[in-house]
Amino acid sequence: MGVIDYTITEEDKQRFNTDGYWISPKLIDDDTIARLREAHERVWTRKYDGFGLPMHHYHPTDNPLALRKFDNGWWINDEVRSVVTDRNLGKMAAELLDEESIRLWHDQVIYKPGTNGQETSAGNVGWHQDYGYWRCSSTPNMCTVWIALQDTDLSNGGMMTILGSHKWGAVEGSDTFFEQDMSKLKAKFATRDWVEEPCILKAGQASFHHALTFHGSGTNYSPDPRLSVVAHLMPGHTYYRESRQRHDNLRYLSARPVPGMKFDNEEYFPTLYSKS
Ligand SMILES: O=C(O)CCC(=O)C(=O)O
Repeated sequence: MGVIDYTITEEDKQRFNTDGYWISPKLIDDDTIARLREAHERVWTRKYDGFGLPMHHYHPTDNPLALRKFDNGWWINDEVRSVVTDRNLGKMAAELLDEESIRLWHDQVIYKPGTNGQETSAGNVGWHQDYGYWRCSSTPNMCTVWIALQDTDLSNGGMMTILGSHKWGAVEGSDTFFEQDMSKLKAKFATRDWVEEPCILKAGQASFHHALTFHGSGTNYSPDPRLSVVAHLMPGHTYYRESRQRHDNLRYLSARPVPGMKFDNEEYFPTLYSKS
């Protein structure tokens, strides 16, 4: 079974618009969760479906407690592909963002090792805005769907969002995913009301956060890794907006991308959902 068909309510939308994020009901069943957990095991030992390669493989081998991640798991794993390109995921995003259609921007497969009580910041994800990395996109009206593959809360390094921070606009220097000193980042960004909200999820639930919502995560004190699959989604009309910042997605527009080109190459940016 794929992602459940859930219709976003007015209350869900209001929550997303006010808080900058929304917690979904359980979107995938236990079999799918088990298959995605198995997918995690395979990909970290470089067992791939097909002949492609993922992007931005980040797996520091000198520290077993370091965060691991890569982008575009859908290129090399069939289970990840079926979830991150699911129409129902796109439909929920379209309803939350008030958009006609939704495409995949890229995905992420994230593994945060469990420290079993050990103090370390090696698995931290620094406070950041996703749009801090996506300034070449014509719109910040994008969202991230973070799907938990186990029950997740602050004890196992769950994500936290900053309430209402999507209303702050695109903050300079917010591409700080890989910085691990949370206090230093807080001192940099907490120039307004800084309210940290934990995203508490049961396995199979997801948090949908706006691309401008500040978020980050701390230590996974549990003995087990925290596994997730993440879909970054954009409206179907998104095009390349000139910006100083480069993003690897520009490679999938053209060898010589020019501002105004739409991210509509179906092969790399598949349509998940279209109203019409
Ligand atoms: O996995 C985390 O703790 C954060 C992930 C993240 O920043 C994202 O999915 O946008």
